[in-house]
Amino acid sequence: MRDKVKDFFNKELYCITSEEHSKGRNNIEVVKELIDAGVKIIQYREKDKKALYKYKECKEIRKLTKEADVMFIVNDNIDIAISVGADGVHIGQEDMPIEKVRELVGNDMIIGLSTHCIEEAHNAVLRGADYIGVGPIFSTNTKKDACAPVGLKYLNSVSQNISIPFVAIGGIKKHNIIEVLSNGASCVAMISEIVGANDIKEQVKNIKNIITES
Ligand code: TZP
Ligand code: MG
Repeated sequence: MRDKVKDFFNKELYCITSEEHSKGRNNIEVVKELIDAGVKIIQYREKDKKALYKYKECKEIRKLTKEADVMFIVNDNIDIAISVGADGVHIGQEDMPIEKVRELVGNDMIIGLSTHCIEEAHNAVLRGADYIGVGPIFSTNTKKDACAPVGLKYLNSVSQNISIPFVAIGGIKKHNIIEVLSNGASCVAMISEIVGANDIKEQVKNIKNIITES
């Protein structure tokens, strides 16, 4: 999968789990709906669960995503990503240094790194990230410790200056996704707009159509 990041991130929707925003559905139910809806990239992100429950969920999600040829990325937990055989791990600026993460995960696993300014973005490229997260583009209540929004102009400058795949994230909704796409994003990540939708399948279908037609 590591060699396929560029292909997967081309005009694609990157879906991230969050049970607290999932309207009473559990992560497994949500993931099944996402896969049925044709989502190709899923990140498991749960901030408040104990490792045992995260591990169990990731193990199940790995099975489901493998069968469907969906890219599976685990947020934060390098240990869980390795033990369930995820395709990748997503880390932040204050996690372990990316070089050390690479030593742990080996050469086949994807490493994604969140970035919030052009220095971090260039640095991520130099240090071997396979893709970067760019955001938050807009303000969001989903991430409690989110930085100030980076905005569309910044997104545009990333698209012109960064050579590796990137995913735009933060406050992206159906009503503003066109602006995100027209400012250089090819891959768009969403949490609340997808997992919090009444009809996840319908929502994914509509959003994927907007991305494909952009
Ligand atoms: N990283 C930057 S913003 C964000 C994360 C995980 C939250 C995105 O959630 P939403 O609901 O799509 O704004
Ligand atoms: Mg993190």
